[in-house]
Amino acid sequence: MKLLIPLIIMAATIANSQITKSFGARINQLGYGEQAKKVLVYKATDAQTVEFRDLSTGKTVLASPLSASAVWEHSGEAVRKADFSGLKKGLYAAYINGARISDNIVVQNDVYEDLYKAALKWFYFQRASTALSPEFAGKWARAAGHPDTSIYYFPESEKPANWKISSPKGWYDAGDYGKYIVNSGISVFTILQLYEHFEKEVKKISLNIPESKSKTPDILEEVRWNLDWMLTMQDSDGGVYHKLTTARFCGHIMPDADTAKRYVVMKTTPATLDFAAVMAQAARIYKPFDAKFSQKALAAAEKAFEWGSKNPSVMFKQPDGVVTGQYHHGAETGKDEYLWAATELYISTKKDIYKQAIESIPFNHNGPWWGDVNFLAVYRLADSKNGFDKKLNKAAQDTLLSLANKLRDIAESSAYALPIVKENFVWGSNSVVANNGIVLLHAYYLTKDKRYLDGAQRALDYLLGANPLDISYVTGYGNRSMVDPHHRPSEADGIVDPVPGMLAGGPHEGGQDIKPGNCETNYVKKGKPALSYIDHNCSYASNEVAINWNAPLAYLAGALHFLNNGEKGP
Ligand code: G3I
Ligand code: 9MR
Repeated sequence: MKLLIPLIIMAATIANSQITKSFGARINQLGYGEQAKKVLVYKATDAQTVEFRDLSTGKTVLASPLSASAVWEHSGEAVRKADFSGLKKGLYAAYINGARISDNIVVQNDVYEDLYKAALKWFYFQRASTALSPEFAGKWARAAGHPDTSIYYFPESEKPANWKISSPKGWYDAGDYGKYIVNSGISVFTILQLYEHFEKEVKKISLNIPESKSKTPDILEEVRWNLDWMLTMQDSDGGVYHKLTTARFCGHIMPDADTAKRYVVMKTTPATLDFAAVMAQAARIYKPFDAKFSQKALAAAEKAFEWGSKNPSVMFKQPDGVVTGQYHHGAETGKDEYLWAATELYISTKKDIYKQAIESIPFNHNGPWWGDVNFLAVYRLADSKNGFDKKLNKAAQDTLLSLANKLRDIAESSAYALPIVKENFVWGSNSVVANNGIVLLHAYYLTKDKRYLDGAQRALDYLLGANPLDISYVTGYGNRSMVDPHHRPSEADGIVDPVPGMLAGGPHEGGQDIKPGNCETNYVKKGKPALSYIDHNCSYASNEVAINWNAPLAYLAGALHFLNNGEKGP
């Protein structure tokens, strides 16, 4: 019987991949681990019960009551919910009054294994300064772009004639070919956290990258490609350049076709302190594999912190003539980066200077994003294994649980049973949902209360189909998945299928890309942010892909995979 089930699931999954018609029920289109919270959401109907049939026998194995109808404020839909957490390993479908209402439902503990690995492998596809060979990139192999060995300063007038630096490697930020330190910070931290939290298992992962035969785990080899670039962005005084881009966004061309001059633009406090934080984190993690690199990273981190302490308020200002990404917002103070950097450096050095710095900055209660990394320090300080004093540890735990409880309660009570609040619907909203899931996982690690784990599950469910648009926002995963991202290589490579494992930015009402000659369709549904999305490459505001969006997806899917398969977490 054991052998039979995988064969049926495999067959059905293959069959499923041809299913594009929606049956109406909103579920995680990839499936669920056996112990996972499982919730089906369906348009309001007068039925009372949902029946779940085992597709291997055709028999109904669970009858679940439908909740009262409720409106989900973010889409305006009246929906009802049914819990089917009781289903164990197998392949099912849902029915109401004998009519099928769902895609195939896969229940199997390793259901997220391919997904999290693809979400990690995507970073290889984002590598600058190297060709991607068919051996590692398959049909998405491409020529090298952006050697980045002759990088100028913008404006050149501010530097001596012939000033330039070599700043190769690194990951392209998103759908563009820019490389940005601020966005690298939270992205690198998040991927390395998966390693830190599930080291025994993560060490074994093969991503099939050029470095796969080395003794260093593949995930660390991939992140090292970006860390090596980040180190080249530090000036001799310890300050770190904010970004490396062309002056203007190029057309929708392949990397090797983009040969315009590239520049570094100003040293800033947020970039320098984000750099300090990840270099201090990397120094600990890479020490067993490359002691020399570890020492270099720690020295660079301390020098960057010193620059940041002496220059606490140098904020990014886009120079005239540059229009690429800014990674700056009006409320930026540099204090969140200062707290995070001090926290990572204290863990790496135990020096009192960093402890004093930590104590000088209050926690906030916002989930982490590129513009506010305070919560990354809260994660560290809430972890009693990091050696912080009880008072600080307790204050951080209270801060973590205060946000987690809010998200948990909304996931339990809202019409869609999702840990999502109105202010989450911004540019990159899907990464906000993924990071909400990570906040909930940290609360689960701390308390072992499964309600937090259930909330994290619901965050992943949303990204994989349990949403009003009935779409999996991840390329190549789900029955109706995103296919047309704002991503230059995807648009210019002449290959229909996008690289699998890329997370779309997600719905929100900004609509910044709706303009003549760009997105001609007004996809914004006023007052319904969860419906304001278009799966089209014109939409950089809702359908781009980015390293700080894929990193929390990789963490969330990876952590749930490991927890589903017996790992305990940190
Ligand atoms: O923080 C405010 C919030 O208080 C407010 O309620 C909300 C709604 O108005 O806006 C929030 O600020 C938004 C900010 O993202 C944070 O979410 C800004 O409106 C919005 O314009 C800003 O968008 C950023 C976008 O660049 C444009 O600057 C995205 O976060 C950021 O991910 C994106 O990054 C780009 C890079 O610059 C270039 N590479 C591609 C990458 C992804 O699109
Ligand atoms: O491709 C760019 C994307 O990475 C950025 O997130 C976005 C906003 O800064 O800008 C995109 O570039 C567009 C530019 O802003 C306007 N002209 C069309 C460009 C390509 O869509």
